[in-house]
Amino acid sequence: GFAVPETYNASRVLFDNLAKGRSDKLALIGPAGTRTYAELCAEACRWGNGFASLGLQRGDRVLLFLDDTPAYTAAFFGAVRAGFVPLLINTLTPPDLLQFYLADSGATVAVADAEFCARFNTEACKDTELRALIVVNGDVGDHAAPKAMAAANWLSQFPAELAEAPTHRDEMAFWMYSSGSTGRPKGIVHLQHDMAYSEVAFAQNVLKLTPDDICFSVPKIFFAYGFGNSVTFPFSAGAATLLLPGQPKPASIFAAIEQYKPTVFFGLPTLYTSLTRAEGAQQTNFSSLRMALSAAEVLSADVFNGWKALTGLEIVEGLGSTEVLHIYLSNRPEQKKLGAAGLRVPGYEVALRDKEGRDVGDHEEGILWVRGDSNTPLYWNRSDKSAETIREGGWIYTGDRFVRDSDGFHFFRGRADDLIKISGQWVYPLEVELCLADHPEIRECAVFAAELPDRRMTLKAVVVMNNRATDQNDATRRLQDYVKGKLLPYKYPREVIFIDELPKTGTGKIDRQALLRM
Ligand code: 3SK
Repeated sequence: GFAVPETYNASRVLFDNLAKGRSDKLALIGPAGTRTYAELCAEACRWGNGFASLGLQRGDRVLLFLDDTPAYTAAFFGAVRAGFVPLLINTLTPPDLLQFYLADSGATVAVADAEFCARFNTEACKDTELRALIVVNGDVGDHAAPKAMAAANWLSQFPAELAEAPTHRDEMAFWMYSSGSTGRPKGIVHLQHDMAYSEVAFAQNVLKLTPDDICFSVPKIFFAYGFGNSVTFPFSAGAATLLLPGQPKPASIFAAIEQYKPTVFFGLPTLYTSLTRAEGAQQTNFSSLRMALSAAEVLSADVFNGWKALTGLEIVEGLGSTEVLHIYLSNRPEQKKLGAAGLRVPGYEVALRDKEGRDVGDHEEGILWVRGDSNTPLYWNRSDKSAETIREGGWIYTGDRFVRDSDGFHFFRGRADDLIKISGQWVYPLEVELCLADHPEIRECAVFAAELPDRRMTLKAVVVMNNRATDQNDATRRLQDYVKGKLLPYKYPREVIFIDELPKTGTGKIDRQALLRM
């Protein structure tokens, strides 16, 4: 059930395993080291005591700038257990943005992998309250923090026991920042009970993990999707997590699958595409996997079929958001439709509404709203943005357009505000993109609106062909005719740009901001 006691600390997601007799069971495996549940809890307690020794008070922020290694989970749960609030930060963050995160959050302590020390330079640290940088997985390198210490020595002086802070279930537990493709990122605040809620809702209904499972999420822990996959869900079930640090390359992913034999695999469409086509894919033994999941972007039939041909597994697609913490629409292993984000996940209410806020019927397009008890209550310091997204009654306005069929499956139709007028006619770029993606010659593509020098709008496609086109004019015409034939005659890309690979963001999504610069 969803009931969480009034006094509740989110570190119980990890620590409850001790009372359940799992002390000697492996919680973490992978090239960065293994930890039993007892070892990880002891390490987390040292972290919590260490943070307290730096003078942190309940609710104070600790910025985590970490790759996926055991130190991440230990520092995270140590901070939460002691009543401090970790921020999960993308390790691709450059110093100017890091300065914004430090200043916006008021974080006084940061934890970073040795390889990221230099990111804490003068630009990052100026006009912030940062007092100490703790460095894991190596020695302290160049930095501009007031003081820094290597965790290896520093932690050993602190006790390996720590009573949990008596936090309220609705007290702040941790934050993530929105990726901020437009405007500055927003601090998304999550509460002590949110992890438990998303676990009961999504993991118990869709993943159905047991202590024998080993989860492997290529999306990293600093991403809300990866956080649930690698931390909340496996620890709630007493399962193990495989952590793979470093830039995820197909060869290291294949090697990790063969060596550590994960049972549940989490990816994104772009990752599945590159794995399916990578050297070594056919030689890899995927037989340990019982399930493969995808989120964040629409999964095409090509990607689904390619992965199924390679591994025998049908990818289970879902959709979530950092604001909701994890997935609220999902297919099920036993109930799925290709191209659908899926069915409502129990525990979340989802509604499709028109612009006036009225519910629309099946097969009609509406904007998706979602409500559940893991929804963020606010964006930090941004009452303007909070009011736009977090509406009356706790509903979140997603700004995504969907259609629901009579079986309850939801199909993404684009953003609420991306309708554009081209040659005097209204077009949704996503409709054209989904159509073009089905063309047999296309590997991946993106379609977007761009402004012409005379301020008129045009529709551009950036495409990656399976085989490089020898005559691009001819290929352009073929692709345009294909789309015109499938959609209405004015719904086609006026310009087609051929490239070898689409630009991607740090989390593997198509980088649409970069496309606009093409
Ligand atoms: O993008 C998604 O679908 C997603 C899924 C789970 C958690 C967070 C996000 C953004």
